[in-house]
Amino acid sequence: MIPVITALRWVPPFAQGYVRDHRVRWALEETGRPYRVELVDHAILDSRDYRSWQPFGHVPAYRDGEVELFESGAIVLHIARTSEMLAPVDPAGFARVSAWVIAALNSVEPFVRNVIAIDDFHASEPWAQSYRPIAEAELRRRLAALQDRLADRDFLEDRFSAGDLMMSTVLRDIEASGLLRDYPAVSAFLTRCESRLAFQRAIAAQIEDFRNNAPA
Ligand SMILES: N[C@@H](CCC(=O)N[C@@H](CS)C(=O)NCC(=O)O)C(=O)O
Repeated sequence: MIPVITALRWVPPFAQGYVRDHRVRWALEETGRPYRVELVDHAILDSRDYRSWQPFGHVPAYRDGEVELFESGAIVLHIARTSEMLAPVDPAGFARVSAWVIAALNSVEPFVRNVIAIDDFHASEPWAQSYRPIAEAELRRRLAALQDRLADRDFLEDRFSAGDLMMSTVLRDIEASGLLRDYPAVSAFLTRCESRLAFQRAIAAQIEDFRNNAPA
């Protein structure tokens, strides 16, 4: 069975290219496998049927002949388990890749989201001015750790993997903030990941779906 993923039918331009089904499209593009996209409207996300597939009413959800899954991290790890393009097959190597996927989602993404939430959604609220420097300092500690890790290597381990895929999708969200300028190895890593053909194909596919479904 060709893998099926869910994606939103349309989002406003600022979010296009950033919706999290991109992570799964990218993983599948790296493996060279075909996949089918099931476009969903926001209204569907709350339906009982959809929630039995994705309990939080988010995209992406995923199914193939073997599993039915939600959470981009779990989906990408599942795909990685079946393709050497995304992770080594040996258990120790795969475990290291899993650690980086979880680090991206648990040790870095929450701090990225805090800064974005303030800048994009709460900038004018009274508490934002005092909390912004704290949120930025917390994020900078994570970026400094990544800078150390990447100072003398191209990828988080000794080759591109699902860990790099996930970490770079997290870091993309703060690309526009200018913060990465202080972390040249992290910035170069992001450019390296974004220059992969599979990354670009996945972005193009997501944007093409939005273009085809733009509201009249
Ligand atoms: N932790 C989830 C997050 C998924 C998520 O936040 N998806 C957003 C799009 S980026 C969504 O479906 N939003 C729809 C909504 O909240 O209405 C994952 O990584 O899969």
